[in-house]
Amino acid sequence: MIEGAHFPCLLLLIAAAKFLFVDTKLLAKPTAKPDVLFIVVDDINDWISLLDPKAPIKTPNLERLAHRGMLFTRAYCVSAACNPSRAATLTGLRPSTTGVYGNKSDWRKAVGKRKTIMQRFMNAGYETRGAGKIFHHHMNGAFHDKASFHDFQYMRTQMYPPKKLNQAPRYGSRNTDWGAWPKRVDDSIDYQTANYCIKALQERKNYKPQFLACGIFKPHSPFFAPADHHEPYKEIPLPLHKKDDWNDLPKGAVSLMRSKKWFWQGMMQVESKAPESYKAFIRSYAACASFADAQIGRVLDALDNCPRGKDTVVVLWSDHGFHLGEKNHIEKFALWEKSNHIPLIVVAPGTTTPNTVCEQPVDLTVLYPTLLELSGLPADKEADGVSGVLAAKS
Ligand SMILES: [Ca+2]
Repeated sequence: MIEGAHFPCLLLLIAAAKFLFVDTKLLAKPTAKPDVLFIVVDDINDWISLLDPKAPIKTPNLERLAHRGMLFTRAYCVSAACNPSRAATLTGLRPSTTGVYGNKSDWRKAVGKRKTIMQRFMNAGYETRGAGKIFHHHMNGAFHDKASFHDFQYMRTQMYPPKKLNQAPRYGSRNTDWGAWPKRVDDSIDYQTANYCIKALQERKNYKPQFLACGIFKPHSPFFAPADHHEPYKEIPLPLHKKDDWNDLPKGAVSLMRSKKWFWQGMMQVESKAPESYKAFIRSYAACASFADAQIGRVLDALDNCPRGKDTVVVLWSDHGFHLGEKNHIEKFALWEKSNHIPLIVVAPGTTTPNTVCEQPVDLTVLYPTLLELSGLPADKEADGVSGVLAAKS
């Protein structure tokens, strides 16, 4: 467990992950040039039924996907922030190699001509398409990488209700809002992203292998999801919250984390003026996670109807986790378990065995080299992670 400010523990875990991604179930011969469906979810944590059957947030479609291949129950992000996590995973290089530690770093400038995972597939003759949030980018497309895609649909503009829904007009930006929104599901960013991916699968061309990247934005803030996704969570329990949870932190960790406490403090202010707000926030996060799961389900339905669906490698991961008040913290940006533990599923027809679970710790740097090998592409000696398939053979 990663608790407190135990940096060495996390570093040990990351180092260990390089060597522990060994599983005899990955020994089979990789399929030649399969299609790839690469799904990344933004900020979904481990309070989901995929990783804990007793967890209140239900993710039936993630479970449906996991049943087809291998679920990694102890997968961790490389960094608990969008930009460094995505840059590391998609380039195969850790922040310690690239210097990309924050959300404002221009990762492309930092890595120069380093080829992303999509570019590797592009060079191997794949059609690379994508939609939504793949690289960290704002609505203006900052840090998106045009060189990685033949075709890409940007996230649609975020829509907002006329006034903040959470009764906290003087607290925070429009993005620190939550509630049932929008009324029309097709006004949701992820509904449009899923539409693009469904169309890409329906239009599947047989003469060229396809790498399709599907970037689901929820449950990232603002915590808006259509009303029907809030319904199942009316009585959702609150996460574990201990008021004295920082008492055992070293002074340096308290100092580091104090600057990250703004969301929690703001939430307590909101709660003092509008009781039940915290519960509404938790309910909204759950609704957003369910909405993300539902959109992934729509894409999986399209995959099922795609001629090459059964021969497609499917990967699903989250860029990091999310605190919902545990450790007196809301958001990510921490080295605690909740910020780093993520869902990770790999379905590799002919290689993974359906309905299997890997309990060994892994981190996301394994994805770059593993995907290359699973698809029969040349290995990359510069990558910081190692291929799970290669490790299994050695
Ligand atoms: Ca994120």
